[in-house]
Amino acid sequence: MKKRALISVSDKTGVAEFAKGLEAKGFEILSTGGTIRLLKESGVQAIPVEEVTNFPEMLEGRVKTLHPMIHGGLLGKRSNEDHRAQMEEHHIAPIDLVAVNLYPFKETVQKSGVGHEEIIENIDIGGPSMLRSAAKNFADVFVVADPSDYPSVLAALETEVDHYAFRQQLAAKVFRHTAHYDAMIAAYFQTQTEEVFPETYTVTYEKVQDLRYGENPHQQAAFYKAPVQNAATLATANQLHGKELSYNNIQDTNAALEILRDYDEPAAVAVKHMNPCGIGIGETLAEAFGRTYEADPVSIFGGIVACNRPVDRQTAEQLSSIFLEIVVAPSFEADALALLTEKKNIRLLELDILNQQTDQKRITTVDGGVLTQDLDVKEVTAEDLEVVTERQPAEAEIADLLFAWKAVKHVKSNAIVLAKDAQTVGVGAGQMNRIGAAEIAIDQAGDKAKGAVLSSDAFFPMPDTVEAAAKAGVVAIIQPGGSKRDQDSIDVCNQYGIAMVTTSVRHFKH
Ligand code: 93A
Repeated sequence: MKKRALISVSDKTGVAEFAKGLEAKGFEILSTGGTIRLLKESGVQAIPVEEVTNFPEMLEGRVKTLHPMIHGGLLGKRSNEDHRAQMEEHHIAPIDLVAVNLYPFKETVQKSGVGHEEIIENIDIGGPSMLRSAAKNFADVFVVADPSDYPSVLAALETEVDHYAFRQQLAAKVFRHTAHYDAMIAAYFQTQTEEVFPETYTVTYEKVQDLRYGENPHQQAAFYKAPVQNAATLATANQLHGKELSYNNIQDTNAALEILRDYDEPAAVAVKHMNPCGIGIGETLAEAFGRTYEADPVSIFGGIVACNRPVDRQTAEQLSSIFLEIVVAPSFEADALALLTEKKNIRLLELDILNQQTDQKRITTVDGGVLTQDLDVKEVTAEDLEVVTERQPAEAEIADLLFAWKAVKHVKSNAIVLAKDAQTVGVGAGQMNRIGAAEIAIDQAGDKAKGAVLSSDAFFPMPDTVEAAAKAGVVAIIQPGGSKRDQDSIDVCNQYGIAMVTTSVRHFKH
């Protein structure tokens, strides 16, 4: 009996050559509407599926191949006598190879101005069904979902050996592919409903690239992106210059971008090991970056700088005077780019930072599962502040307090930030006790602590941090409040004439 191949593809790349190759190997070709037209034009003899099913294509093409004559031919086990007998009884001939690729669901969702109806019509039902039937029965059937596999399938058919392992590999690819396809559909439907954390959590990613290594050279790593990108994201940033990003580069750049989400005014941030070592804002980007640099001219060495305005020549001159791994910005003016690209080792990334998507979930893996939560986009304004001390903060102090509050949110807990005049002057990150973080921040600020404000990501369990701040010359403090011993800290503030405000919001970051 002649071998039979069923071909039904949306992406018609290479399909005519593939079908010719199969014909040459003695296959009979079965095919659907658009595909058969193309095959016939290319001189391939193909049989319409309607002749196999004895049923017309119907419901605007929604039902073409969903028929026992097709699925019986795909699913029947050749090694099983009962299956063979039943197939014979119903005149179902086996199908030995399936080449199917699916309606372009992702491309349709991504098209601008596309309506819900069109998206729904691009959910392929018959295609995945055939792929899944064939993949389940990989012991007997070759299943090809990816046109780039056509040559290796033809090559395998050249030889007489059984290609069980190869067919299983093709089947594995199919189940990954259909799972990914369904996950994209699930994600789209999820956007149409109110349910935020459904019973099962479906996500799917596509490989951007393998990375040279992970956090350390002995760890393998790769970068994956969400299939549909609706806004400016790190995964779609345009690299203008420099070597490939490393695993640590991607993590650090991500941290820098999350910080800049909070700033509308010209702002620059320098990040080291996912913590900001300097944040500055200003009238211009050059002024903002000047402050970022001055915040900690030591730690910025080898860091990542993110800017939320186009990099101009003046900023580029400052940037090029230090060793930086990456500069990421909405764009680079021509003369700035010319200057920065003189440096071989710097990586330059273009990304529309002011148009980042904020309503995203973040996922962290834990042993055997994942945790997911909203991004921490909670804002605190001057109206939200409650003054708890005898002294009211002055207007300039309030501006510094709000600036320091934004900054501390992005520092690993326990976190303390000292800030003055639109610039961080001391950052204490990731300590196991609050006073430890405070001592680091105060020590780093040195003389700049005098007249500075202090922010704390969580409340003070005891007054030690406030005492240390007072001794260093800090004039105002912002913290969530809510400790049983708040009054102890407030008493120390009153003793030293420090103004303290509470936010009732906590910003742990682990
Ligand atoms: O509309 S479907 O969900 N129902 C079907 O029965 C069916 N059979 C094949 N989609 C179906 N297909 C898909 O049609 C294939 O997955 C392929 O993407 C496409 C090929 O159609 P044509 O040959 O008419 O271009």
